[in-house]
Amino acid sequence: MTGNCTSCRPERWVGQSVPRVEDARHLTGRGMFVDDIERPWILYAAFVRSPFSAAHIQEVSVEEALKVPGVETVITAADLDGFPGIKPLLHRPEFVPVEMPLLCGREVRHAGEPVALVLADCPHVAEDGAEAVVVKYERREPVVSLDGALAEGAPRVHEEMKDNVLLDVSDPENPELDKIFEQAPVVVAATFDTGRLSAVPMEGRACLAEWDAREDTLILYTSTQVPFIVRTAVADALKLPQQRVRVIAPDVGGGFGQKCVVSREELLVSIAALRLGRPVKWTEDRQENLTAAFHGHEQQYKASAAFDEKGKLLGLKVDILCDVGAYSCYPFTCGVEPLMAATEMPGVYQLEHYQSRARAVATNKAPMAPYRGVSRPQFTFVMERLMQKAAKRLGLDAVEIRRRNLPSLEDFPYESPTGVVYDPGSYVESLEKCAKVFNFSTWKERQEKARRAGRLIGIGFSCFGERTGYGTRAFALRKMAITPGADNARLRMDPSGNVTLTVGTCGHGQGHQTTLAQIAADELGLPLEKIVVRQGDTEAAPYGWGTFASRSAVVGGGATKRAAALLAERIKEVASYLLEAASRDLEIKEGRVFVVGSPDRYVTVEQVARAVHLEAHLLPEGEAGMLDASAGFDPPGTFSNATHGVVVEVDPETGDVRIERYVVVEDCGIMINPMIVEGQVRGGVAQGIAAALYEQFVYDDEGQPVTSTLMDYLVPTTTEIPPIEILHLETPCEYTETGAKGMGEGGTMGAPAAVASAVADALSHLDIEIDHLPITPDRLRAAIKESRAY
Ligand code: MCN
Repeated sequence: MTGNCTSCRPERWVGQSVPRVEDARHLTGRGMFVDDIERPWILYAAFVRSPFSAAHIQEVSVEEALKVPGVETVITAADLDGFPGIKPLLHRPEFVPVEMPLLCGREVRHAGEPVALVLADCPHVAEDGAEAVVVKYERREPVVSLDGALAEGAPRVHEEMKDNVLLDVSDPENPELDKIFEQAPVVVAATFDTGRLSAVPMEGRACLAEWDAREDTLILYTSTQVPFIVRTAVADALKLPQQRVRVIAPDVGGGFGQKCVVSREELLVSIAALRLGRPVKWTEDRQENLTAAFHGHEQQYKASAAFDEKGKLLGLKVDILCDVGAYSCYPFTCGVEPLMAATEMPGVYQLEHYQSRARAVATNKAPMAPYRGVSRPQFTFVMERLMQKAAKRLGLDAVEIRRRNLPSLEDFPYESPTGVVYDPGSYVESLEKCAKVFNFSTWKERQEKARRAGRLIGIGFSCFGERTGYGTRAFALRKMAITPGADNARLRMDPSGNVTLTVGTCGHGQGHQTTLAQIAADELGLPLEKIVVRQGDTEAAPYGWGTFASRSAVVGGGATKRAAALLAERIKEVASYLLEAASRDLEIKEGRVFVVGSPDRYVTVEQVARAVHLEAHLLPEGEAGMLDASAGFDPPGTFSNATHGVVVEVDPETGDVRIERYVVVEDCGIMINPMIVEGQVRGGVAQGIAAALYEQFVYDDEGQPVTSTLMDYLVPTTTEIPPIEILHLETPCEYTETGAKGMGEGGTMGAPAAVASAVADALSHLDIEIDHLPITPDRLRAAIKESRAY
């Protein structure tokens, strides 16, 4: 780590493991989250939520609730005439739009849906009021599984639909592919399932809305990843011009995709504040977050792959089903998982022939949002398992079969059969480096020796590319009603020579106040402490799409670098008058503007700032005023890559899986801050291990959530997550301003596949296949018991 003092200041800030400026406030409890904000005369909101997964509402009676002392009012669907629900759109004929009502009026489609909103002068009283609301339900038969939803004559989640399929996209029939499958020496096929997950951000969802009479503006503080998108949705719902809505994301305690969509609670709290003329705050509890917030990743893949006798992948066919719950999320829609899976499924393995069908299937469960990785943890798991099955059939080892299918440097740019273009990456190198760490050439002997001693150890690898920094052109292919991708940055220098950088991205744990400042400091030739990064306020920041899809380093960082370059030019222009030198002959270093080659001829950046703002008479007319520059960036997208390797031991008696060693070799191009990159990898791997071994959101046959507390939904702790060793490769990206590629989801993407492969390797002599996630002890114990050889 390089310190911040002048004596040990680095040449460049990018590439340094600068400690995160965010940490001091967070570690000392001085962060400012929505729930920390109080207002005089505030009302607290509590929701009445349906206990049933599918029901007609016959009556909602609020009389008793209104008698609870302290309850101000109760809002039901009947009070929301004129406020339509949330109806996200894809401009695709295969997409069926459905509306998510703000409050259920007639139908309930999942347990936890809001039916009424109680407002009271204390949060506990609001909860008492919610308990006093009486709702009469007539229960309906719910749809709780993919098979159940697709069965002939299945009940429909949305009665107006002909069935439960909300999106169905498929490639045309491919006779050539059929021929390949007929003739291939090796075909492997299986059905793979992955469990439903909750993102479990440390801070649940929360929002506070108030009407600012002085500004004639609604202010909504909300724990979100996408303040500008929330502004659009709130303004539309309230029929206000967008300039009359200000959305502020204060500190946000994690989101992992759950907060990159608009929630109905945000709209309802805004409506209540506007109606009542009082500030209104809602903070969800953990049970509400687990049951009523967005989920993800419940998917099924029927996949088959054809290989030649050398282990080269010839063709791939897949039928993908995503259980998307009851509704579509705004703005991404329920198409986000199936479309990602269908387009990127072949992953990094080179392939010419591919055919997919992908469906979003509605069930009576909480809706899904783009949870970290969005289908990529799932299809990486599927691809790696197919590779492993083929390797077993062909007698190849885990590294060799991958080496034979990964693109080498000369194969780039590599275009996948779905038209996705991969920029250069270190796919083979990362695999070999990872294998070397494990001394893989001796693995079989070690495994045999352990087996002879009664121990079941296994090794697993996963290789993947992580598409990041998607620009508008990449997103446009999804055909969403509004298209994400570009972002903006603005830098302003104040009279004392300090810089405020405002960005449209909205970090919520990723350390952007540090990394974006590093980029700006280098471009401006300023010490890091001179740059302050502000984000998350639609009034202060330039327009932007927020933080999701591992876009901020590439898109926000690119916009920052461009805007900083413009500001640097402006500083040099002003300095050129003060120094009586041409601005092209000037350079900025360590806070001074020098005449190149004359170290004694300089002015400080502070002098420039002072001249512009406070002593403009020193400058020619027209130079007074602001040192202010803005820029945007809309890149084509870039792939980072990684190989994960893991050694596990399976206890045959208990079915427990213990991770012995976990290694990540990652390549995200130029690292802006290696320490932050490593933190992101570690957090991501922990979530991926959780998906492989521990977490699953379970509903019973009635659609009742049975994992609605953290006693049942097993988020692993440091006891279960091993130390994660991280090695780096750096293939700079040509398309991004900084050479960086994003990487915020990679850890989550690689871990389930690597862990599953390792468990399958540990049990390979027992012919046990690991095709379902999570790999729970009961499943594993049962499989071992049933296996022939043990
Ligand atoms: N970085 C870097 N060098 C690179 C690439 C990235 O130093 N070559 C740094 C970036 O500057 C940034 C961080 O690593 O500080 C992550 O960058 P990036 O990959 O651009 O991802 P985003 O910042 O856009 O974050 C989104 C990503 C996603 S999609 C999810 S989901 C996720 C994640 O980040 N949710 C998180 N990481 C999370 N981390 C926390 N603590 N909380 C969440 O909710």
